[in-house]
Amino acid sequence: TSYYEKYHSLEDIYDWINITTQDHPEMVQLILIGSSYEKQPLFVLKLSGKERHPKRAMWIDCGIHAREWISPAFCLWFVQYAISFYNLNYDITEMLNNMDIYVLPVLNPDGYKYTWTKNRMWRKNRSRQEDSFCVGADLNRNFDANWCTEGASKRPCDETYCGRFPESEPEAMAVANFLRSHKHVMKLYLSIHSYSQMLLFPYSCSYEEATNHQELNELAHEAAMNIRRYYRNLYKYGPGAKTIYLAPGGSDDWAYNLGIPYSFTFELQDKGQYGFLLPPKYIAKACNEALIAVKTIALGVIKKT
Ligand code: 0X9
Ligand code: ZN
Repeated sequence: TSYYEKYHSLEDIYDWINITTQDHPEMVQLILIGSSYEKQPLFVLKLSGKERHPKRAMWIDCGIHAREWISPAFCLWFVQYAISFYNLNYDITEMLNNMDIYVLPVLNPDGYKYTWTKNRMWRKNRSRQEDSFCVGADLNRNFDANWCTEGASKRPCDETYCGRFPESEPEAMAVANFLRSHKHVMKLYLSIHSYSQMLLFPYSCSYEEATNHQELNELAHEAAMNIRRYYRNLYKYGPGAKTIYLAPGGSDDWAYNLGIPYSFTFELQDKGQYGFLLPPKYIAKACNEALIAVKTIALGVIKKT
């Protein structure tokens, strides 16, 4: 089995980032967008094809929740696929010729490292609070979208602790700053999680309907149809609040409110048999079906914008 059909430690992923950018300078550019609470670098890979104007861009982040190992595995898979199949596969070529693709492979490096060394089921980052012995905030509750209302917790010991204030966590702030400074080109935001096989879109922070709900729903429907058709697997889709639960402070809702008109959270395999502990032999299928969903949505967005 290949490198991409295994899970990798944080150190290995940093090595991979270095090698991948060095080996493909014509397509990949390395951008440092900030650092984590424990001072790990937050690297974004910018993928681009041949220049074509006007430039648009899309964003994919992985590993916001530490224990969801299939998520960073997908970001690596995606980058490798883009590099290998540019000018060979129509969809990825079309994507790269029309959009710069920014990929953040590990949004929560401290938490990810902790799941490899101390506690496999860790979810949050590793920031410390002055007034509590408990560690970490849920980075997907730390964005400024109905921050810390119902569906998040003010208690530092809880799994969905929202942090001291919106963007109190350096990882969330780095992502928010980068997206703010690129908001005029950014047309599509994707955040990769696991598990439960769902394609979610705004809103999760309230039961309100997104202004372009119908478009978002159609894109998600098309993506789910392609997964079913090509991989015989079922993905649910819909607005987060109605499809799973109210969960304020998420990156997808925040990015959408910033003005990025197409925003999705993917929950990859499985449906609970292994949960976060998805065995490596399932990585290929999980990533391929997610890839077809990314392609479907990105090509749809290119057509619309
Ligand atoms: O609760 C979450 O943050 C995500 N589910 S997970 O099991 N991976 O933790 C869902 C996120 C959906 N989007 C927002 N809540 N904004
Ligand atoms: Zn998650």
